[in-house]
Amino acid sequence: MITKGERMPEVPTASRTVELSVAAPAFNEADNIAAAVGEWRGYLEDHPAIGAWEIVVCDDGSTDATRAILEDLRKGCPELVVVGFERNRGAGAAIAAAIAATRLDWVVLLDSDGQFPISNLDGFLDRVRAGEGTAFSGARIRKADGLRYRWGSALSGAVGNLLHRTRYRDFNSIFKVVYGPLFRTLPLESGGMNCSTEITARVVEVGHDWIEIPIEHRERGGGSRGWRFWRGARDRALFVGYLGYRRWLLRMGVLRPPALPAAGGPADPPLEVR
Ligand SMILES: Nc1nc2c(ncn2[C@@H]2O[C@H](COP(=O)(O)OP(=O)(O)O)[C@@H](O)[C@H]2O)c(=O)[nH]1
Ligand SMILES: [Mg+2]
Repeated sequence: MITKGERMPEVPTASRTVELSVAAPAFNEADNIAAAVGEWRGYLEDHPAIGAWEIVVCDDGSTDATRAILEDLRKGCPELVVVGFERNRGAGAAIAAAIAATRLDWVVLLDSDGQFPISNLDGFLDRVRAGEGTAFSGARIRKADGLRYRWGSALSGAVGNLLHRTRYRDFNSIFKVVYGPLFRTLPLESGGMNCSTEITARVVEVGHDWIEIPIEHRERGGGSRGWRFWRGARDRALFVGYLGYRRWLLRMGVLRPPALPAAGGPADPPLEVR
């Protein structure tokens, strides 16, 4: 097992305030984006435990007014950074681009459809400040999704746990707070709606543990989910199958475990995959 501290990054030490980047993907979220950014901004501005902050939204080639609304919001909020694609590339690409554009010590990843209240951070900040770990994940205790979505997520989460020998309550949650230097160097390759599953898996793969914290999950503010169940279920099954195959190839030594670059130094080879 790779022990903490042998690989980049070290567990950050305790700090008085947290410097926080919010990262979010947005695709055709004209109904929600202004309310979401407003809610995040109000929270970040007012919270005494938060120092410097920024909000990075990746517009995933929206065909509605999402981009225009974001550009408008930027005029009154220099801390808002808007990146994006000309054409829709899928949530995975948008999440990876949003994370890559962040600059601060810690990154909170969440959706821009209003399903994850930013006040969920209340449960995270003290533990982040105390230097308890590098990766914190929000476990949705009551998922505000339909039954088949909940079952699908529970099933793929159980397989994810089995493959990685973990016992996470919510393997597929996108609400994560991760140490920026770790998050920004994580190799991510999923294209569609599997990115949160992939992030959970990759962080374990590179030798870090998730600390799970219960969070509230609510209905979308407006608009509708942009993917269809059966197509999403097929893609999730294929992706989890790929994770299993990948785990096997890593164990067989056919694949090399990814080596994260040490902070400011060359990549350090990991000792053993777990
Ligand atoms: N469905 C979908 N969502 C995208 C895409 N690109 C970015 N997103 C964002 O990904 C997040 C999750 O999407 P959503 O449709 O609500 O799926 P959910 O994860 O099942 O709730 C939202 O913030 C979307 O705006 C895309 O191509 N399709
Ligand atoms: Mg959603």
